[in-house]
Amino acid sequence: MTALPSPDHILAAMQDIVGASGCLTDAADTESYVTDYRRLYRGKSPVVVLPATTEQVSAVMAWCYAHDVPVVPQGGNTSLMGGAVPDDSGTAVVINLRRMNRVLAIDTINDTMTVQAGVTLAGARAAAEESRRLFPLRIGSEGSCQIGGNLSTNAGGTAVLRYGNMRDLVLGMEVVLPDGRVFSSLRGLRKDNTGYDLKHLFVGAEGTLGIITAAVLKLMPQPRASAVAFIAVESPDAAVKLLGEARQLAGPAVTAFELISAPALDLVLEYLGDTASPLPERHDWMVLVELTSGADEEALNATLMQILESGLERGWVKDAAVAASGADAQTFWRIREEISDAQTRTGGSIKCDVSVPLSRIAEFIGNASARVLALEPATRMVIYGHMGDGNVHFNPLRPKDRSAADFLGQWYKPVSDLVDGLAHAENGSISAEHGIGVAKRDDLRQYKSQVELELMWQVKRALDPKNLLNPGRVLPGLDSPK
Ligand code: 2HG
Ligand code: ZN
Repeated sequence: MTALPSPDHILAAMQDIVGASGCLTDAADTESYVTDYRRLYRGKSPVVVLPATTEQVSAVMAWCYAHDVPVVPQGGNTSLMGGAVPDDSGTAVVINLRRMNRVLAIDTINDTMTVQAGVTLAGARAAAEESRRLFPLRIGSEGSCQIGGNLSTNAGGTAVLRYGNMRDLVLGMEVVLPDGRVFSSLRGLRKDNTGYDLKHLFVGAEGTLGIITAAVLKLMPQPRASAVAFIAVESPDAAVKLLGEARQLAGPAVTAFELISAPALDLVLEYLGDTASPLPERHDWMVLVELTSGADEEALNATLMQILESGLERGWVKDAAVAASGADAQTFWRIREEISDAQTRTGGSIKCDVSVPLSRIAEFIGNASARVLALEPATRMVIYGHMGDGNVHFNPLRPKDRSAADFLGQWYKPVSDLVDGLAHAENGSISAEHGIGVAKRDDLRQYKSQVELELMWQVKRALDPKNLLNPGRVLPGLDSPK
């Protein structure tokens, strides 16, 4: 076995390919690339490489492959699962795509946009808007997260109900393989049944199979009208019924349907400091509903009122605040979007990102909450998320009088196992939209079948036989299946 190249040797090779300015090594410069968004995972790397072209990514990969050097691909590094930072062995090169941030083409006849992987989500949305189109993916981290990372994690967010996950929004991709070869399907076709649809292998693979360098994304018509309401509901069950009614009355105009529990609202209002609840009284459960359409504003508002009236009549709705202006709508959304950061700042939340069939979600929330509260009654039940997709962020938060370390030390594992187990028992998923990374990797053994794990490993070995790309992420233990 030949010895691995020294850090100096790796650095020299990387500088040869991307130039000295594309290589970061100082601790102060690399800190934000080796530490994850929540500061739970901190790794080490001999060099953070910032390539400017696909050819450079390819050359970096070819060199690393030839020299058995592991590589961690990285976009905006906003992952919650620790999947985008290196481990602390200090052997892996980080490749961050942020310099590859050009919108390459917009075709308003084909309704597609071709972008490099390092374009931020906000950048992609703004470029679409300039062409009077919508790129509909919507997540809180849009200012930092990148299209390549959105694809690698099959990002979801608050408009999945209407537009689907990132997987549904991509038509073509360019990907550098572990050995440096480049796979490209940047063609923008809506129909192409010529065998395996290879691009989808890389969507949700979290950088374990290849490095996405560009993509062709779908563009949608811009909605002309939107109507937003912050609604107090009787219970999660009432929320599900209200969603059914909203779909009956508004069809595809139902764009977002987000659940918010009282402790989630309390927490975020405390964190924001300058924002009041849209509703005068405190309620146990609320939903944030957004309708959008190409019709006029008046018609859409009338539909929203019909939904609310129907909900009131049936006892599902207790109160509602309808956004009277764009500014109101923004405030409602700010309250929703900031819940995650409010938790990060408070510390001590047990993050479970689960999905179950919509028909089971109310019962799931009831059971899981009762089981957690039986363990520690003062736990703040921060439960919120994309109810319309059957996806809840079920994030029990430490009681006010317990420290984060203390609470997490005692409960992180038992509570996440409990919640994941209950979701699984409802035919659900233990990671609806946040992916696996390193945080959930070992849990897959329990929740995926042997056949699924074997297939995952077979695909991994076919594309990355040396296990150099984002090693130790997504796939549980190397000793596992054949
Ligand atoms: C959201 O919907 C994000 O706000 C983050 O998916 C959720 O922090 C979380 O648990
Ligand atoms: Zn979410």
